[in-house]
Amino acid sequence: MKAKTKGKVNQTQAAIEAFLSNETPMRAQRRSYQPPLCAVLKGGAGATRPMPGMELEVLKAARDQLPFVSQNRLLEIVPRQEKRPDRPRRIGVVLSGGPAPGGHNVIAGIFAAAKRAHPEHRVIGFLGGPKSIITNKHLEITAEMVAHFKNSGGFHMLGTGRDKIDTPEKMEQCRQTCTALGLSGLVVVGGDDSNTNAAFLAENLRDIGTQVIGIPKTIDGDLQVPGLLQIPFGYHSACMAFATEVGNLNSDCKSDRKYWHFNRLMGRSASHIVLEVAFQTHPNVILIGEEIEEKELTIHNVVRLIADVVVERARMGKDYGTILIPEGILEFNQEINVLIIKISHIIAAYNREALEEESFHKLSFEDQVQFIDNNDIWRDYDSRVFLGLPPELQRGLLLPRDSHGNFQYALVNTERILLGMVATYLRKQRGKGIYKGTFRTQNHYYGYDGRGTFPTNFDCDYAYNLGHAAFSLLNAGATGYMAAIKELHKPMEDWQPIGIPLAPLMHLEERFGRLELVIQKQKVDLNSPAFKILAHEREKWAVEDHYRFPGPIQFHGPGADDKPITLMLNALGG
Ligand code: FBP
Repeated sequence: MKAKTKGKVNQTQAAIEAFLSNETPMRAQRRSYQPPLCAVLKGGAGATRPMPGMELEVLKAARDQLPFVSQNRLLEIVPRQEKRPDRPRRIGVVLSGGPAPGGHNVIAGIFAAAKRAHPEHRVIGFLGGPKSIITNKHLEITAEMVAHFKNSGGFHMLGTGRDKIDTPEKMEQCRQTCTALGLSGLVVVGGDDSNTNAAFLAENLRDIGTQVIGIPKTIDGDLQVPGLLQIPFGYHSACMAFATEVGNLNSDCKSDRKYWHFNRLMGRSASHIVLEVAFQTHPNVILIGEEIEEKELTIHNVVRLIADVVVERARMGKDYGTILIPEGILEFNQEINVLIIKISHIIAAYNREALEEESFHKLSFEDQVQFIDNNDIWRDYDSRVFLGLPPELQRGLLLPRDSHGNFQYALVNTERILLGMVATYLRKQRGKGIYKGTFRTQNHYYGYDGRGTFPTNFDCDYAYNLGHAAFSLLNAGATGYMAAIKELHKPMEDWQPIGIPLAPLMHLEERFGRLELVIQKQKVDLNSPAFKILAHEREKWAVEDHYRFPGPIQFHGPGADDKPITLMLNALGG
């Protein structure tokens, strides 16, 4: 082949390879972003001191089950006055539960803080979630790995899982792993259930010298501590990813004026995500589970509430709109929640007696219903409510619970079920001459996509600072704490890293038919400024097309450093 032709072939091949590469310009560009540190953490690992002004109460059950860590008091992290010489340490980190954008930056933060404190400190990553602490599956985190994953979404640097460390045998295996690895510290990045794991690990690893610190992570936004922790990391990015989609649907439906879009948004039981996405997009109908509970609305009332807006808009010639539905809406419906609790209890009791291959979910649907029907806690009234529900919802209520005993809202197509019920109701309204519109619909579920999105600058910075705060706590000898940052609504310079004791955050909750000590989820506060503002604005948004189009997440220019609107509104007070 002539040199010139050969050169051309090579060029073409290089072009093809560039098109097929899994490296995108966006990802490459995001790697170059260096999250800044708040003033307290800028100078290196901080010291800790008791934080005055707030007494946190600890439940008796927590004092009994966590006698050591329940004595922890609130800590604030302050700049260290003098640098202490340090011995090399090994610190483990595990990503736990559902992915949340920013997880890789927590690791980057721990790594940077550790290496800065002592170049021979080593960071060990557990692979695939908490079960890898039990089975000792790990790798050593390197500077190259950190550089590669920094500011990227997902948890795939290490992988994640939902295993619960809930038996003495599993705990013993964790002790063996930490001893074998010589871990002086372990950071658990997770939501309420993962931080529950962290509290029990802290209690049980104390005598082998492994300190444990939790990190508040969850897109759901429900890991909050009033006055101390405004939101977990990951919430903002996921909300912005969902808001991009809903904003686009606003734009589409206003253009072709043809469809009602039913959007279910992730978030498990609490409606924090719907609240934020509502502020970002101004949809026509916004369902907030906590409000439905307070007003004691049945599912049929909720259907009516949606249908009333559809009818009203149809009168104005607007046969289109967007609706936001929290995925956990069922929990806030008293009648349905009672069914969920009773069925969870019955399934747990059945599975305790059964072998793995004979578990409740191996039964046919008819046999499952029959078994439930025969149980003592199941009343005739429960059967009437259950049989009055659409078949898809009946089947949804019987789905397997997760490893922590939680009902898996993500698996129930609530938006489709509600859509069907609204359509049936509107047919009746049409028969009565009340509704004259055309009800064409599309249904959507946004959840897993938002968990894997690129983190916003806010989440990049927040998670990176949390990683540094966790290292400061470990360095200062703390265990049984959650690293947190106060004053997130203020400029980053003024962020205040703290250590929140895990024990006071715990309450008793029914899991697998038993009362268990777990970290309490925080629902949307109906007295919060953000909710009150929403309640005031939404009537206008229902009828007018007051749509807001946030567009894709911005990393540069105006909007790049935005924070969650709910965070900012709540900080304004009122
Ligand atoms: P975390 O609480 O672990 O952060 O996970 C939250 C979540 O994303 C919920 O919003 C959702 O209901 C659930 O996980 C889905 O779980 P899974 O990944 O097991 O399907």
